[in-house]
Amino acid sequence: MSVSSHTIYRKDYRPYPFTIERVQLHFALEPQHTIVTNTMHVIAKEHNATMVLNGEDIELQAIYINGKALTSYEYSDNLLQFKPSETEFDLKIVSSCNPSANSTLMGLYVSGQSFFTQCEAEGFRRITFFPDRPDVMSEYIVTIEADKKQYPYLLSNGNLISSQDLDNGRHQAVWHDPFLKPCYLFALVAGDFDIREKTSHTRSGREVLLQIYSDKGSGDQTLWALDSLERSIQWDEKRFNLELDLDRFMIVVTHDFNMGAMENKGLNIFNAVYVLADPETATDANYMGIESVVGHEYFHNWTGNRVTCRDWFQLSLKEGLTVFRDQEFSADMAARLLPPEAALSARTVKRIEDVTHLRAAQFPEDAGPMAHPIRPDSYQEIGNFYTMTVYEKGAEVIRMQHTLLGEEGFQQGMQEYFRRHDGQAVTCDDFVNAMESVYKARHSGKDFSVFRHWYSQAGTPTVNVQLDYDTHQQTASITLTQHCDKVGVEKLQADMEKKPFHIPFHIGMLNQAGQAIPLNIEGLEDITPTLQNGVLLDLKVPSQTWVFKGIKERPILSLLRDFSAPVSVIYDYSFEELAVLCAHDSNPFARWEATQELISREILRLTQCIQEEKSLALNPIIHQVWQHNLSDPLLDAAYRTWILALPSEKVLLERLHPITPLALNKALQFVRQSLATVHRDVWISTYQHYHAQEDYQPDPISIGKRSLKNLSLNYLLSIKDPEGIALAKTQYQQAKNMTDRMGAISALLHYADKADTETINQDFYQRFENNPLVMDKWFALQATSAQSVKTIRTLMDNPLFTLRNPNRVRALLFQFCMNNTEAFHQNNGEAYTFWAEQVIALDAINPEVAARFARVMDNWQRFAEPHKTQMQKALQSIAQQTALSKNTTEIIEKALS
Ligand code: 0A1
Ligand code: ZN
Repeated sequence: MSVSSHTIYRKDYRPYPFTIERVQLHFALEPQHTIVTNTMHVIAKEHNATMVLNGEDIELQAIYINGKALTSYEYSDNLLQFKPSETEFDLKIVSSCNPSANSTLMGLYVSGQSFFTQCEAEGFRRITFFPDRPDVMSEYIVTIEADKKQYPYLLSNGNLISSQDLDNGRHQAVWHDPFLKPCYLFALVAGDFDIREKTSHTRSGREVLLQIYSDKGSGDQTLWALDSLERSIQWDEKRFNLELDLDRFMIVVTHDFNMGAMENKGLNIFNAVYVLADPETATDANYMGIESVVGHEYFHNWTGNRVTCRDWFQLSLKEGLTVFRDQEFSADMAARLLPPEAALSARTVKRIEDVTHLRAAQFPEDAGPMAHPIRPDSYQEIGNFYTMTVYEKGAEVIRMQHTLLGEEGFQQGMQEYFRRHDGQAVTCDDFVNAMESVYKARHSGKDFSVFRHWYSQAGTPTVNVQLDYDTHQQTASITLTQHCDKVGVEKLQADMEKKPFHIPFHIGMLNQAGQAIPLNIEGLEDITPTLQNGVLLDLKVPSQTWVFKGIKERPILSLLRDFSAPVSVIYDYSFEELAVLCAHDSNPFARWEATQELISREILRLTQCIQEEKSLALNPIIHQVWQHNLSDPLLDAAYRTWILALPSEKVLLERLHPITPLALNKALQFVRQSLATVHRDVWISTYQHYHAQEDYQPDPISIGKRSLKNLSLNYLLSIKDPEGIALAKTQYQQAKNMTDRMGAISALLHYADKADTETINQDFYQRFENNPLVMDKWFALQATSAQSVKTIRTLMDNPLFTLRNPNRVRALLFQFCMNNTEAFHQNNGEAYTFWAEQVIALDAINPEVAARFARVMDNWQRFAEPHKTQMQKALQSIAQQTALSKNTTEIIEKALS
């Protein structure tokens, strides 16, 4: 590997020795040669300090201090350094760049016919020379000058101050952002767009202009996003007491984007997939994704922009908190207008989705070579730390604080956080301090000192549960014992000893008939009552026992209700106990969890049987549970879908030691087919009951019906049931919305014979050839149903495929390598070689995306042979490359260490 690894440590943080009060930027936009003139008003905070500015992939033209050319500076290794002789001065730097050649999609780049910027985390240095770090906050005045015909819209952050025509068909616009901001929140857009807009009023009565800019011809697909934005604004006012501080809030759509979206102050830039939707082209999941990402970026306006991060080690300060806020927003939107029972069920479905996502993607990260605390202590490339841990586990850590404080206490903590830090760049500790101040006041001085370990230690703790029931005394003693192995870089620190975590552990008890047992907590320490006859045990030490009195029979334990902490639970359930929970637990999350645990144990047992070439048979208890839940009239469709679905393959893989992907895949297929065969008629009637030809509405009830119908179809097609296949074909042909169309084609492509699918597959392609977002779906369908690498290579030759578009790369390459176990893990190892080839090719174009793709092999050491050795070879072939990016180098180095 070419780049020598350079690690940055959190402990090395030093404040920047200068204040940059004001930044005046002038852009003369040309796709191949853009000139940027940057005039900064600088004040020295320290005597005699050296001014260090970052700059990458840009050409330095000239530097002036107070109008005089500066000649004594050093410029090497992307750093521009000099010692100013004055303590307050204007620093002007002229530089140029080539946006059309910028395939990294960081800094200023061209996508389609338009200009876009992406500055988080360290993209501003690709635009101009600047201290590219989040604790340098300035006021920005931006002048954009470009050809008027090609770029009629010129946008930047804040308010439009003026616009005017210039000579030679050019024009310019001047923008002013009155709020101090770090440079990672800077944005510029220039191009021609459709606009959808709306004026709205904030709670205090201020009028705000909400706008969505999207490519020409797509303006009729932005209604849902604009409505989602308005709902986000209203929700943040109501639930968090936070009001929009701008007169104008813009969202701009681009098709070339490394991530989901970006919260630039007043000018959010979005990946098209999180804005554009209409019933014919977007699925229910797309609609929900749009609502949540629009919410997420909007909520950043307070949690991220008004209060930002001191340094990038604090990324979870804004991301964990904002993910928690978007999760709550989505849950509140799903539960809105529903009666209490249905609302609880809708909120639970959202929780199940989030927890499944965490277990499928964050748990493996926390057990692999990239494991890091939600506040990392070191990194080589910050772009690699926009992780599931920082985002999703970060959100769980915020959620635990919410659980410990309650809604009212948590909101009090939020107000205190803003009171202390509005307008500042702060740390995760500052946030916890604000929350802790409320906790102490409410819990007689108890503090968050143990809780803070969630920020400093990586790994998923396990909680071992032991129940001792005393028939005589009628007591149930519950002992919780926590443990967490050292993971990732922790392993290299010999003197590091893991400290206990503060784990809020929500439990309930059921009797053998499935009724809730009321829990008497008199005299018990570290315990709080919760809903549904449950209690919250506050585990802060390695092991603790709680003794419950008046328990008349041996209880069945309902554990970690609502996933009250990001841990794994170990408890020796009998199948019969799990079956009672599956049918009766009054906590709907725990009831779902029991179904998953029950069937997971069975799938893992069958995986073992496959390894040992033993015959397979499904435990009849599973059939009883599925039969009960298929017909329980009290369950709504969305929840029922989750309770009847099989566990995620990724979650199951985590439980195998070593990982045998093909055997697991076979076991899953066997279980799916058994459940399909035995309950075949009920699946058919369920399908018929929920299949409706109503007008499309993306509300939770309709979404639930479509998901249960499509689940039924999947079961039926897994056994190639002729009636099922006919239903799927008809559903495809008559589909009036993309959820129905995708549900049908996906089941057909994954399970039916080619003869049954070819026409439909072609029809889909021809119908949507001109819609890039739908073609991403088509590529993803091919990727996950392909039988071999050869098919993927052929698809790469399709004129619509390009390595330059991240969405297309994610659709074909990521999907194949991450979601097609059967073909990717074929015993010949061919797909691993293919993966390595593509990582290398992609790295030369877009290091951020390449490094993400490189993480496919993170957990290679845990695989069984022959996979393990083949994966290692593939990794080594990448490591041998001479011109690898810093991003990919870090991932490969860590994987091989
Ligand atoms: N802050 C954004 C995520 C984001 C990060 C990096 C990006 O470019 C490489 C783009 C977006 C969010 O949390 O939504
Ligand atoms: Zn975010």
